[in-house]
Amino acid sequence: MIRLPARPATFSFEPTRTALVVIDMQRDFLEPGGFGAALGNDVTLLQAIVPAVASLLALALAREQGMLVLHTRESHLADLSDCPSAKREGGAVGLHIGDPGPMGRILVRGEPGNQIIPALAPIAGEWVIDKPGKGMFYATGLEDRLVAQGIESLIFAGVTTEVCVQTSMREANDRGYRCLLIEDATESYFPAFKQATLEMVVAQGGIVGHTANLSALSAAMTEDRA
Ligand code: C5J
Repeated sequence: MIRLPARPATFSFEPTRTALVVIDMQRDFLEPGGFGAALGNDVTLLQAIVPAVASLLALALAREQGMLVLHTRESHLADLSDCPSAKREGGAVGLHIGDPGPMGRILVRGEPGNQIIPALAPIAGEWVIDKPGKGMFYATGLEDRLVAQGIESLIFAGVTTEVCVQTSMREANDRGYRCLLIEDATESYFPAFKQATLEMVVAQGGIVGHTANLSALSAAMTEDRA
């Protein structure tokens, strides 16, 4: 069992029953010329966490420690049959889901912009979950797979903190998973939204889960191996 200082209280997890979840570190959200940038967002904010997420993957590379790693991608089928009109109507004029964008059709499975950035590319054995919603459980079949694997705890990283990360964490919390969000491995285009989300997660005794810094997780996992 690994224990680390976290907010609002110590977080404990058994690595073989824990998955590292990296949410939507996709080219369309992080790269200049992608969907996020085209909507007027400053993608450098999101790029800043790439080294921290890479370290987390390397830690889970304490993959030697037997931790499952899963990556999600927000993506839709090419015929958009899994994209409700209410979702497609969002975005900006000429930049709706399925429209041609700077890196292929926006948020469509298989398009260049829909891929995970090369620096964090999944390796053999890691799961890649394509999700049509904000949350990773909605219409993905993920819950059955996690149950089959005996997973009890989830460590979260990725983007954006208040949208797909928070939604996935709340879905996980409702399903009984112990959740830890790594504060410096998640980011938003809106710093105030990130901060508010972190506070919401840990409020009321950890109503959604726990948060900690990468250094605290790293120290706890390294100590465990010493
Ligand atoms: C958004 C996401 N922000 N991955 N997607 O639309 O958070």
